[in-house]
Amino acid sequence: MAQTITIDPLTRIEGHLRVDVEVDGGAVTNAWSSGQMFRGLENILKGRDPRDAWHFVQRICGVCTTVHAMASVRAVEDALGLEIPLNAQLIRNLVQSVHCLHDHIVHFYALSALDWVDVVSALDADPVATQKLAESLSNWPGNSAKRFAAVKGKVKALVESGQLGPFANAYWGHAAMKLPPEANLMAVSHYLEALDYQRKATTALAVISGKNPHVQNLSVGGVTAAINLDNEATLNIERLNRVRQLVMEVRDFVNNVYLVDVAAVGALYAEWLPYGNGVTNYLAAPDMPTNAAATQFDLPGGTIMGGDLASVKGFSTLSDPYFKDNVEESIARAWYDGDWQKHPWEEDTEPKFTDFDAQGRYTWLKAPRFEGKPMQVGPLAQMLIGYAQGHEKIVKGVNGALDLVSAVAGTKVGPDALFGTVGRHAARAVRCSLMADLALDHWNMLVDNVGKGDTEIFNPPTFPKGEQKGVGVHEAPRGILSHWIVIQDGKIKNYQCVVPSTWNAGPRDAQDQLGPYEASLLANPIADPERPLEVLRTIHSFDPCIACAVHMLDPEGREVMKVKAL
Ligand code: NFE
Ligand code: MG
Repeated sequence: MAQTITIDPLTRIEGHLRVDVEVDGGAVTNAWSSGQMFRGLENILKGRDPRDAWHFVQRICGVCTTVHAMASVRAVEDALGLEIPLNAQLIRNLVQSVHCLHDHIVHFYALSALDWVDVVSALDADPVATQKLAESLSNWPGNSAKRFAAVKGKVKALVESGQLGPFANAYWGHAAMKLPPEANLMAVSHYLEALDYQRKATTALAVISGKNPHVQNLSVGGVTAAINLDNEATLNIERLNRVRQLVMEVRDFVNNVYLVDVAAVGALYAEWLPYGNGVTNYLAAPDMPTNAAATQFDLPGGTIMGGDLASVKGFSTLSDPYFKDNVEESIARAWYDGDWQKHPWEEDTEPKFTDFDAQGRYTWLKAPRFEGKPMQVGPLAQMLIGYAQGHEKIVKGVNGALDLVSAVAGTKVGPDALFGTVGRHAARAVRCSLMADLALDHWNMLVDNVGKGDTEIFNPPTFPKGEQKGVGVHEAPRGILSHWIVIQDGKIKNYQCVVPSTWNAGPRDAQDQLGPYEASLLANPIADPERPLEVLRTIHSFDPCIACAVHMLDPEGREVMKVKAL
């Protein structure tokens, strides 16, 4: 008999997400994704100076702060037709890449590894056998029997203390946990090391941008990081070298630990490869521009429709009409006043809460659509679009990861294995490795350009009378982010953010088309309805962020079962 499971709150994410699934015969038959926080920042911006917007919108989130700053200054620059200097592009790209290194590492280890890794089982592992396993996968110096024995001792002491800290309340011993004890111990050891490496990435970000979270070095027209390689008070060679050193250390960890762990988990959970595809229309932004005019990029953008790699279409600029003209949001199933589907420049944000109604309105998230269709966004979308376009570094990275998975699984795995829950993790790890390389490439481009005597960082904006419209596009860690601004006589008349997690976690629309989280849950197995680990696996693979509460609500569900999932 069908039953409904409500997971509220679904944790190890950013923000407040509720997921309801109908389960029948041990598999998910229907799903609803509900954002439980209202974001009011778009309304707060009205009437303000467009040059200030980026400070406000960074506060949308405590995780992806930089990305909103970036999208915001780009939206104003697009509205004004303002080009920024090459150094400013490259410094922004450095900010983007080191922020992403931090974000992807934290996501895999802190926010999702415990869906696959059973920490309690690590207590049964033999440290010497664990070293053998780890050495067969990579030559990371942290993979010694001595370290694994120490980690095992640490976990044992933690368990005996009864104070489990971050390891409390997960689904230990769940029937869907399949890794052998040695793989679990190796992963727990890397989980602890990841804490150090995410700190190195975020230190690099703070050195470039002045502060994290909430970077301080952007400006409409460029950056405020004055360049003088010999001056102690500016972005100088000592600071740049520190950033380079940190990125190289993080890159080692990503290539020898993160990528390898994801491939091993993917291979050892090969039975999961068919699950979690959901919406197979993909959308990504071009980013990491390599010239001042932002017409050439190191990260590819575009679309793939219906899972057909041959359908790939690119975006050639940050405000390509193929993107700009085809985005709308529907509020038919969301807690807003009206039932329209509109282009972001025409939208408003009028909250109207009416309780959770699976047949009616059930979320604070709008439903973004591209050419009327739901789209999946994120690292998987970008890696597939790059792969389909023959992007050299992405093809190499994807093929390398698939070879690793094939070697551990003992069977050849092709690119179609990427389309799902496990594939989203693999694509994120490949992208993380690419971002480490690109951070160093763009570091070199910056130092070369400054070496030629160019220290320009800023082109001042001027605001004409009348109305201007702009879009600021950025590829954030969770996917394509766009900010849409309407400026009237130098003041903000309208401002809308269409964020990655809105694309992925958004609800149905007036045509009843499911959003990507919802669609990806269909047919997922559920071994134990009271411990719906499999739902967490698929939802976490998107790296959810349901941010920016102005106020929070506590709706009454009509659920059969309510589970607090950690
Ligand atoms: Ni708040 Fe974000 C990212 C943006 S939302 S984490 O990445 O934009 O998906
Ligand atoms: Mg919005």
